[in-house]
Amino acid sequence: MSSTQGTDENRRLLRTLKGETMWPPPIWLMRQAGRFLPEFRALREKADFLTRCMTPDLATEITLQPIRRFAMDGAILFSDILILPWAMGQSLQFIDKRGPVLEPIRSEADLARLDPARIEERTAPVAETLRRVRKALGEQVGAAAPDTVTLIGFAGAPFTVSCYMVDGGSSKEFAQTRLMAFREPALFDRLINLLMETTASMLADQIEAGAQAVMLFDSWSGLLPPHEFRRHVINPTRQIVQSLKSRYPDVPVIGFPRLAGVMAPEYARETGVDAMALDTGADLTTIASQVRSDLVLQGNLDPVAVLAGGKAMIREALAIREAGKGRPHVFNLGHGVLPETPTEHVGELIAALRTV
Ligand code: 1CP
Repeated sequence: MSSTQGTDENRRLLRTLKGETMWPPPIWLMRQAGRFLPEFRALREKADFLTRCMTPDLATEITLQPIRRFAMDGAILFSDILILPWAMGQSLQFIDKRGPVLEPIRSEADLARLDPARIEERTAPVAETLRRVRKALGEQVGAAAPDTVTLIGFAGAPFTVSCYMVDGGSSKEFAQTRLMAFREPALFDRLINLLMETTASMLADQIEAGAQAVMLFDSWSGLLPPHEFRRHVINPTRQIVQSLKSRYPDVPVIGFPRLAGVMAPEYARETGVDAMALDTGADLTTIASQVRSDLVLQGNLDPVAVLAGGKAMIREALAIREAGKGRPHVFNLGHGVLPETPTEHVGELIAALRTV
C-alpha cells in the first residue's frame, strides 16, 4: 500500500487505531450501513442479502451510504461474517424475520465437504468492493473530505462463526455448538483450526484489496466458561493476529469479544489486538484501568440510547466520550444500530460528539 503512505494525516480513525489520542474521538457505528437508513431499505427491495453482498455495485453503494449522510470516520465493508462458510461451500440463506439458515456441520463427513480452496474465487466480489470503496474514499463523499475516512474490513472470529455453522442459524444458547466442543473436542478443534486459517487468509485478502484496519467480531464469546474461552476465543484470535502482523505489522486489528465480562482484560493482554471493542454492559472506566495504557478502546453507547434519542442519548454519549478522554478511544456503540432507530437521532449524536 505504498501509494497511500503519507496520506494518513487526515484519517483520524486510523491514527487513533495506531495508538494516538485524539480529541474529540473519531466515530463510526456498528451496523451503520443497515435498515435504519431509508436509502438502504430502498436497495434492499432490489436484491436479496447475498446478492447485495456479492454485487460490487450494490455493496459499494451501501458501504458509502452512512459516509455520505454522516461523514463517519470509518467505513465498514458491507458483507457478513457468514460469507466465509458460504465461500467454503456450506449452504446459506438469509430468511426475512428468521435470519441466516445454514445446513449444519455435525460430523467429520460434513466438515470434510467444506472446501477452503474455493474461498478466494468466491469472495472475489468482496475484494472488488473494497477496491472500489477505497478509490471512492479518495474523493469527496458527501460531507467527508478526500482521504479522511478509514476503510475497515472484517470477519467473524472462529468461535462465533462456528456457532452458526454447527447450530445452523441464530440461537440464544448455541447448544449444539457447545455440546460438540464437549463431546467431540477433536472434531470441534478441527473446525476452529480451519476457521482460524481461512479467516487469517481472508483478512489478508481484504487488506491487499484496500482495507486499512480489520475487525474480528466474536459476538457469542461470552457464552463460554473461562477455560473454553481461552481455548476457542483467545487462542485462535492470537494466532490470527500473529499471522496478520507478520505480513502487515502496521494494519490495526480490532477485536470484539462480546459479553466477555471478566475475561476482557485477559483477551486484551493475550491476543495482541491493537484495539478492543466493548459491548454495552462493559464499564469503559473500569476496563481502562485494567488494560495497558496504549490499548485502543472502542465503544460503547447502548444502541437503545440512540433509539431513544434526545437528552438521555446525548448525556450518555458525552459521559462515554469523557470516560475515554486521555487515551486512544474510538467512539462506537456497544452493539449494532437497531433497525427502528430514527436517522435524525444518529445525526444528532454525531453532531454532539463532534462539538468540543
Ligand atoms: O437486509 C437485512 O436486513 C440483513 C441484515 C444484515 C445486515 C445489514 C445481516 C444478516 N448482516 C448484515 C451486515 C453485517 N453483518 C455487517 C456489515 C456492516 C455494518 O456493520 O454496517 C457486519 C459487520 C455484520 C456482522 C455480523 N453478522 C455479526 C457480528 C456482529 C453482531 O451483530 O453481533 C453477526 C452475528 C452476523 C450474523 C447475521 N447476519 C445477518 C443476521 C440476521 C445475522 C444473525 C444475527 C443473530 O444471530 O442475532
